[in-house]
Parts: sequence; C-alpha cells; structure tokens
Amino acid sequence: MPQTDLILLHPPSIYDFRKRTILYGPISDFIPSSPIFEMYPIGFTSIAEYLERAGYRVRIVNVAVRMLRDPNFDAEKLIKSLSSPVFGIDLHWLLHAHGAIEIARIVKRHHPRARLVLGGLSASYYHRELFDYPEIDYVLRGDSTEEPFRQLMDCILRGKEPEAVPNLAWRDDMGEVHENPLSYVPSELSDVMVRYYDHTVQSVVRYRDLASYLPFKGWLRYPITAVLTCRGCTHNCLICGGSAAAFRQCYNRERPAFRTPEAVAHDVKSIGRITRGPIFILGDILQPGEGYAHRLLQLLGQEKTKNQLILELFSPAPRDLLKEMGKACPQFCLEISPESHDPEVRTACGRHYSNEALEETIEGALAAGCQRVHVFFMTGLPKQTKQSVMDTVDYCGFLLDKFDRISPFIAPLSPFLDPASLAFENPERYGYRLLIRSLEEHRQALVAPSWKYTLNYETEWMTREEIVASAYEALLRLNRLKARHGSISKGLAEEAAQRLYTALELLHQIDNIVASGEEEELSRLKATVDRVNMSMPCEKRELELPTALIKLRPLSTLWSLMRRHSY
Ligand code: B12
Ligand code: SF4
Repeated sequence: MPQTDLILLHPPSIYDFRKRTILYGPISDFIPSSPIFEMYPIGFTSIAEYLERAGYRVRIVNVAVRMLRDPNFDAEKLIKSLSSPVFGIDLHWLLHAHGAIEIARIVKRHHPRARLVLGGLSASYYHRELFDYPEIDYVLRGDSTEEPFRQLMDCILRGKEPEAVPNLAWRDDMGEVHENPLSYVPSELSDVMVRYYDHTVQSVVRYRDLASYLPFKGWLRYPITAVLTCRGCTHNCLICGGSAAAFRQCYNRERPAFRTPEAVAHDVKSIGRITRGPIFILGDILQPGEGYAHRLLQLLGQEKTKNQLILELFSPAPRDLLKEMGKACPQFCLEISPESHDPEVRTACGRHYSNEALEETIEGALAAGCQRVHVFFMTGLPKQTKQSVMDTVDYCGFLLDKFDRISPFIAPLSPFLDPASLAFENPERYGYRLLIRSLEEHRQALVAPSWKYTLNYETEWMTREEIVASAYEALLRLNRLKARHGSISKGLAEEAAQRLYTALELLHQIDNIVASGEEEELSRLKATVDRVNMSMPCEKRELELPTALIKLRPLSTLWSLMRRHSY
C-alpha cells in the first residue's frame, strides 16, 4: 500500500450504533445518508486534493460507510492496520459528536505517536471544549482549512511549533492549549476544489479501496453527486448554523465566497465523465446575483451534460431565469424550502416571501420543463403550533391538487437546533428553549434511547413531546394525501404507514422503559428498532430520480480506470 502522510477518517454519528438500541426517528429522510450520517464532508476531497498538490499523500477512509455495509466489519482493526504520521477526523455536523471522539480514542490507542487533527463547523464552534478530550492535538477552525492544513502538515512533519498556522487551536508538548487567530477566511476560492473529483477517482485507484471512498451506503445503486457553489450564505435563516450571521459571529466570515460559474460548470463536466447519476448543484445560483446565474446556465447549456441536474432556490425566482434553467438543463429538478404554509411562521424563520410568489415559481419551473419540484416543509419552528403543522399538511394537499410533478415533504427540525444559528445563540429571543448546550451534553444526548430524548430544544409553542407527536401525525397525514393523489403507490403508502405506526409504538414502549428505570429492557426491542431505523423511508425513494436515466455504472468506470492505471 502506498505510504500516506495524512489519513482522513469519517466517523459514524454514534460509534457503537450496531450494539445500541436507539430509535433515530425521521432525522435523515431528505438526504442520501442513513441515520448514521455516513456521508463525509465534501471538504475532505478538497483538503486531500490541495495537500496532494503540495506534495503530501492523503487517503480518505469512510469508517461509517464501512461499518454500515458490513455488520462484521471491525473498525478498530482497520484503524490499527493503518499507518500515517497524521490522522484527521471531521466533526463538521454536531451529529458526529459521539463517533468523532470515539474514533479519536481508537486512533490514539493504536497510534499514540501520531498527531490528531479535528475540523469542520462543529469542531470550530466547540474547539475549546474539544481540548477536554486528551486525544485531540489540534483543531483547525473555519470553513476553509486547505491552506492552514498545508502549513500544519509542514510543521508536524518538520517538527516545528505551529504558532504561526492560522485558524489553529493546539496543545503543546507540555499540555498547554494555544489559540491562533481565525484569520484565514478566503474571499475567493480559485485555488481550492480545482480537480477534486478527478483526484478522488485516482485515489480510489491508488489505494484500491472503493469502499472507503463511497460517500454513502447506497451510492453504487444511486450515484448522486454534489457540486458546491460557495462557502457561507447570504441568507439568515433563524435555525441554520450556516447562515450569514452564524458565519460572521462564529467563523469570522463577513460575506460568502463564491466559486466562479466556470469552476462549477467544470465540476459538472468532470462528474459527467465518471457517472451519469444526478448532480445536485448546492446553493441557490441566484445568491451572487442574476448575472452569475445566467452565466452558469449559459455554460451548462453549452456543456449539454447528460446528467440530470438538481437546482435549489432559497427564495422564489423570476420566470425568465426558470425558463433558462429549462433550456440549459432539460429535465432538471428543482428544490425549494418554504418551511411552513404560514407566512408568519416563514417570516419568523427568516424567509420572507408569500405563498403566491412560491406558487408562481413552481408554475414557472414546471412550464419550463422541470421534471419535478420538491417542496420542503419543517416542524419545530418559531410561532408554529401543532395546528399550524397540520395546516401545512393541508397546504401540501392544495399544492398536490394544483400542480402535477410536485412532491411536498415534511420533517421535524431534528435532532439538533444548529449551534451558531441565531436561535441557538439567542433562544429566548426567538421562542426556543435550549435543553442542552455543551459538546459533552450533545454526545450524551446522541446515545439516548429515542430521538425524543436527543432533541436539544423545544419551543414556546410546542414541547418536546408535541414536536415528536406532531411530526408523526404530519407524516402519516401527508402519506395518506400522497396516496390519494396517486403521487405514491398504494403499496408504498401502506409500507410507509406501517413503518410510522411501528415507530410510534416503539416510542411508547421506550418511554415506558425509561420511566421504569430498567433500561436493560431496551435490548428486547433492538431487532424491531433496527428494522425501522434502517428500512428506507418512503421520502427517500420519492426523492430519488428515475434510475432509468442513470445509464452508466460507476463501478465499471472505476474498474476500467483501475486496469488502466498502475499505482
Ligand atoms: C452542502 C451542505 C450539505 C450537503 C453535504 C454535502 C457534503 N457531503 O458535504 C448535504 C445536503 C448532503 C447536507 C446534509 C446535511 N447537513 Co448540511 N450543509 C450544507 C451547507 C449548505 C454547505 C456546506 C458547504 O458547502 N461546505 C463547503 C465545503 C467545501 O466545506 P466542508 O465540507 O464544510 O469542509 C471544509 C470545512 O468544514 C473543514 N473541514 C471539514 N471536515 C474537516 C475535517 C478536518 C480534519 C479538518 C481539519 C477540516 C475539516 O475544512 C473543509 C475544507 O476547507 C451548510 C450550510 C452552509 N451555509 O455552510 C449545511 C450545514 C453544514 N449542514 C448542516 C446539517 C445539520 C446537515 C444534516 C445533518 C441535515 C440532516 N439532518 O439531514 C445533513 C448531514 C449529512 C451527513 N453527514 O450525512 C448544518 C450543520 C450544523 C452543525 N454544526 O451540525 C449546516 C451548517 C446548516 C444546515 N442546517 O443545513 N448538507
Ligand atoms: S438554511 Fe438558509 S441560511 Fe442556511 S444555508 Fe440554507 S439558505 Fe443559507
């Protein structure tokens, strides 16, 4: 196996998830990952490519996906077998608070002389608390760590103190913790994410290890990929840890940095060479202004990509732009998240538009040839009562009546209100009650027996119990509506209802066990809990675009590359 200088490990959300009995709930229904959140941050591939350009050999190992794919896979044995002077672990999503620390412990147990770096938004937010765990040597803060990481690698491998490495918090040999300024916040991104998709494919070939590079468990069946347009955000959604305010206050970013339309179009082209799976262009292309959106669509139109493109809007878009989307990306899919049917709730969330504007956008997109519009609603919002949640479901029915080729979805804000979000930072001001705040409390909450006990918040308008109960009621109602409208099959709707009723029954049983204090009884429920957790929710299937459109198998491309290269 080629020598490595850095190994990046992606942990499962909860390290020993295969042993524990935890009912995760509808926490990952809209993303390709399972409730173990096995997807690693795209930033891993960007860091790897940047450091390789600087002469370092970097390998990615998605520990979470390996554990999910094979129930007998021994993560500790694999980590023990690895060899590298530096290991990195992402704590980007707070959901990995348990897994990240446990993996850190395993790394240090077997590689006591190796240096361990954590990074990602949650690691940045909790960087001081992270040094309470003796395994952690460094935390690289901020949304752009490629260049600081290069400088840190130089220091580690040359035995130099890293006091000049920007964004770094570090523990010296005497155990003292230092905090360098978070000063590296690039306003342009031309030297990162240059050829990271090609590089990822080459790494699979070099390490002959496709399984460790898979972004999520089902990727070979449904090879969806993502292209990022920016770092930061222009919007200020109250509950989002990646809002403009969150970036400004916690990650020192005054304004977002956008990749050029040329770089984004180049990524789409590179991906098209690897797979014909759908490509999600992440981030509203209108954020940097209409000129940017028009230019990108022009480039995508010239490219004539065969992959189906998914575009997202943060707010309604003008009709001419929707028309251009249709021309540039035939059969495109559009995503928009009004959060609630009630403009008062929507405004309280930081999204300021009317239902009329929303419906005009949906109409415009469908008229422009959009294959499907996905509309996302949420529960657990400010000013949102249980009745308001049910009214949102009724509005979904209205949308289903009014438009064809539309899929409305609803899910709770769960399990965590994002740290750094306006609501997390000023809960009382926005009607939230934070139940836990510290990193260790979140680690403990993650291993609670059901998502009801993991939720880190409740609101002035709904208790934790009500948030959980209304989420299931809304999911069941929407499921019935969709079956009635024929937007999902009767069979699928029945299966989904069965899954939801079983989850409700389990919640009840878990509550009784918790109340009795006999938590060893939980293991009795494990088989059913695991079945509910790991069976694919109906929403995920609905979100998948028709696989008939995916003609090229990624595996065969990789095998042919492996045959051609000899690393
Ligand atoms: C794109 C995006 C996604 C994509 C992720 C694609 C991917 N594989 O990365 C999708 C849509 C799949 C997604 C899903 C989720 N997301 Co999201 N997402 C975003 C978004 C909009 C942009 C992130 C981004 O573009 N980053 C830019 C890339 C290049 O950087 P990066 O991957 O973060 O990596 C850089 C740094 O973070 C750091 N870094 C990362 N890892 C490591 C590791 C080490 C060792 C080091 C040193 C550095 C480092 O260095 C990297 C390079 O500079 C942000 C909001 C925002 N405005 O930022 C939310 C955001 C990050 N997501 C969030 C959440 C909650 C989720 C979900 C948990 C939601 C859910 N319940 O379904 C899931 C988790 C998915 C999983 N792991 O399985 C929260 C996180 C809050 C928190 N602190 O926990 C955010 C902040 C806001 C939000 N609510 O959407 N998300
Ligand atoms: S949720 Fe709102 S603030 Fe957060 S990334 Fe999306 S648009 Fe930006």
